[in-house]
Amino acid sequence: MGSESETAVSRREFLRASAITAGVAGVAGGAAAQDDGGGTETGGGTETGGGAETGGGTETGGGTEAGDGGGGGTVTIDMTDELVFDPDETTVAPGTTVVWENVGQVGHSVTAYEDEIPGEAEFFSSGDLENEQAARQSYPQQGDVAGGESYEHTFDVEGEYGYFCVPHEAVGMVASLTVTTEQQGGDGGPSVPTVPDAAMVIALASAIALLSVSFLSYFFLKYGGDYEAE
Ligand SMILES: [Cu+2]
Repeated sequence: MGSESETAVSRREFLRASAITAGVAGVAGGAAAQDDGGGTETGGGTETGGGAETGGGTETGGGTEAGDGGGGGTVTIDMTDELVFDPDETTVAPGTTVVWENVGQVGHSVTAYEDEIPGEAEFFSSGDLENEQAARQSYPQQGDVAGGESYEHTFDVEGEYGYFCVPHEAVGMVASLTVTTEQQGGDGGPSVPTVPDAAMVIALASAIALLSVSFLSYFFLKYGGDYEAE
């Protein structure tokens, strides 16, 4: 007699536990979607709205703080006897003057790839030659940066620049320069910065909390059910 009503309650509680579990799955799904990067869709997890909504926080990640304050500074790149530009990838703010210093004994050149600079940017090369072909042909009479000397150029136009050393291009003495107002964040990755990570942590924490609750419910339910049945 009593046991029948207890069974009804148990069934109801079981349904509730299932609902909670489904909610957890929803949150976990939302977190997974965020992990993919594109994840604005939080799909099925409607019941657990609080956790899922954290996905909206992606916009705040765009922090472009003008740390270098519009350029005007100087950045130095070494040219070494190892026949490399060091570093061979550099990011600077517009208006920055880049100084290439020959820190070794072997002569080098700094020569832009004509078709690897922004359309509006002027060609640049040590020796100030007119174009890439002229720079190639007149080296080393013109354009050589001997040991201890340097060449500098100021970059105002944003974009990607590829350049090389005429005598050592064949052994890989090539490099690139990026001129941008944006602060260099990570490894040039497509900016999925700290905020989505925080959202992920929140979603996961919610999921874990809900999981704990549903497990507790389940154990109470099971234990209680058996006890009443006996
Ligand atoms: Cu060189």
